[in-house]
Amino acid sequence: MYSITKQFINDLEVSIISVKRDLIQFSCMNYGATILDIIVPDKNGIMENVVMKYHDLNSYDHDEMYLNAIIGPTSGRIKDAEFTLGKTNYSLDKNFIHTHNIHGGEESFAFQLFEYQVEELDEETNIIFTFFKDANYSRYPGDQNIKITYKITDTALEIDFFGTTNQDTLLNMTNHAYFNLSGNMKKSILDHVLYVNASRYLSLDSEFIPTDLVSTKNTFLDFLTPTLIKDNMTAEVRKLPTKGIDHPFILDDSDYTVVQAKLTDEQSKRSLSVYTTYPSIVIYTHNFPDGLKLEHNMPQVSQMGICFETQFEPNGIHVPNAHQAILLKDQVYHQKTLYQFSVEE
Ligand code: FUC
Repeated sequence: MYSITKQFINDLEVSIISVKRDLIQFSCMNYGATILDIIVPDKNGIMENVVMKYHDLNSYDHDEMYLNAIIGPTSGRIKDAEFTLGKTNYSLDKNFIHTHNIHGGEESFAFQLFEYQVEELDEETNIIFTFFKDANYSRYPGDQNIKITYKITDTALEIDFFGTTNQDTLLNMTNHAYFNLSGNMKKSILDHVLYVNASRYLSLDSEFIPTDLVSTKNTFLDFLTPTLIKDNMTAEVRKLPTKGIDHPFILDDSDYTVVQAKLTDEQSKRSLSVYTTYPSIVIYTHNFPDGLKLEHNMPQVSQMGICFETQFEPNGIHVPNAHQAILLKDQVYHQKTLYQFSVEE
């Protein structure tokens, strides 16, 4: 079953699409193809939201936390907001500390109204979002035809990211959902257990720019053995410029059937397994709350959510041996990410 309602973000009319299946309630809107709710059962069958949600719809307007939105044309930071393709140099918006590009710049996909269609089948409901980025919009080259599909089954959300271009360009899309499995943000994610299939990550310079491929071994980013997040988030880690985890993890296997990250809340017994065709996941532990109220007027605290931003390595165009996220004219971009929910025994 699904329903569509119209609401406003300031003066902009948006559509809210709500899907109800046996074990999941999902809602999203066409502004930024942003997820609003993912309501799934805990060990006692209690249905609660496992993503952060703002109290007021207006808070999503050009939201600097990119709460649960689709990010593009590129995710993460690009050093000095510039890159070269062939013989052409491109300059992007310097929307991070007036120096670097972040999350696609001022006109990020996160801030666009998508067209949409809903398709309800026995086993799944598909919400198909499309957006046409013309060459004059944003400073990324080319017309880009973007399609994002949210497939909702009884226990999972699968996202398909598609794109084509009529000119060589950069494309590196992700979803920026902030998960918290305690249910309705009862506790921070510090008490969640995290596993990540990554023995390498990209180190960051003092301005959060990914620079070098290094080992996670003996660092606070080693989650090869499932670990309570708070055990790795020491006082020292909180003193880093990032104030927590905000790093690209390079996945050890490129295989869509492999669990690349797993998050578990011991109390509710909810668990989330992340699968992806992308080579990396930026894991961000909500280190910079923006002060806006969450649902039920709840104040934000740090580490209230955790993002699994599956993508090509951010800044890859400037990092040796990283994927560059170049999409050539007439090539087809297609990547998938599966967020699978379950209740642990
Ligand atoms: C993440 C981070 C950033 C940022 C943002 C909201 O992707 O890499 O540091 O604060 O999202």
